[in-house]
Amino acid sequence: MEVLFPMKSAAVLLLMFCLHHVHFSDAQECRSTHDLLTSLRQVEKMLSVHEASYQQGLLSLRKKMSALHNSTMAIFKTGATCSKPELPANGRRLGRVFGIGHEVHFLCKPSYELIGPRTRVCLDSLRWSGQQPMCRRLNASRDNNICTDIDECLLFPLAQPGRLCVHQCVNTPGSFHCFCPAGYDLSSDARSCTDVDECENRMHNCSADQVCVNTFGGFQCVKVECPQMKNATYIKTSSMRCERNPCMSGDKSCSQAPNSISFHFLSVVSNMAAPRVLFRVSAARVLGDTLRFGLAGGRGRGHFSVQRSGRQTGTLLLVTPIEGPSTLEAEVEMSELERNQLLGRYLTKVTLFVSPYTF
Ligand SMILES: [Ca+2]
Repeated sequence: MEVLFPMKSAAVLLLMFCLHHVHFSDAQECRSTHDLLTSLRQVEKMLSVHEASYQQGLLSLRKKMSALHNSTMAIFKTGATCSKPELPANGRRLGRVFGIGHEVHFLCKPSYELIGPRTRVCLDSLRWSGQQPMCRRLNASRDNNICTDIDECLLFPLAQPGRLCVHQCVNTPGSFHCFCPAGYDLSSDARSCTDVDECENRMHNCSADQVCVNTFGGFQCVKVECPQMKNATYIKTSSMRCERNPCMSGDKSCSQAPNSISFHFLSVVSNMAAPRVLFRVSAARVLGDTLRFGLAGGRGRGHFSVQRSGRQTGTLLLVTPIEGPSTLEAEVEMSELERNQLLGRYLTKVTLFVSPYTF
């Protein structure tokens, strides 16, 4: 608001200057009351002009301050965390990550009972859900010299929200430990499991003519082979693509065979929510007047659907969740036509490796 004072004082100075001018004019030239009133009106006019400009400046400054406030809040919200929740007296807190959506759990020492929520969640507003719990002494007559272990795994079972571990929880005296299945590492939060990328870390045993595909909880060695067809022959043009050799002139069955076959391998977790876009097929250039997309075949057809998502793009959708472990295939066909005459067919074979776990 300090910026506004110079404007205000400028207006006051202007008024003083005008009055000063009026006083001298009156003394020296004996102007009539009419002249004095005219001068005062001019001063008034000038003042109102300055007032309008002052209001305009104030409005613009408010807008700038509001924009600055919003951008500052946006910076704060990125990667923002809730403040460290208080530790209840005679109790303890489980959970070390205080980011939005994360949970902390509270336990009391033996012979104390928890009053308040057992679990609190860090909300988008960067406040913890619920009230701060406290531990109340149960019964003073109980024997206080014996420590009783609390089975945290039993208190927060795997199948329920607020579970302590993503996979397996093992109770230990005074604490607990999370375990992950083979092919996963325990994450830094000591609760979740992170897939080990065997392909990236060279922990696979795929041969030279195979391609290593990392999957959740493991890996797959795949070998791309071009199809053997009666009327058309194919040549491998890259590790994941086969192209048809030119057909003899007039050989209709050859020219109707796919011009190219591309292979793609995707890794997903079990029971992934559907519908979900899995893959997009696009034509780089179009020669004909029509492009058609469709599901040509593959195992597990009931799980997939092909939809058009643009003039030159088709989308492979997962329409129902798949329970792992499982391997499914879908073939997306793109055909190019000119006046209903087939110009070419392009096949994309998508293989889906579904992990046995939901992570
Ligand atoms: Ca893996």
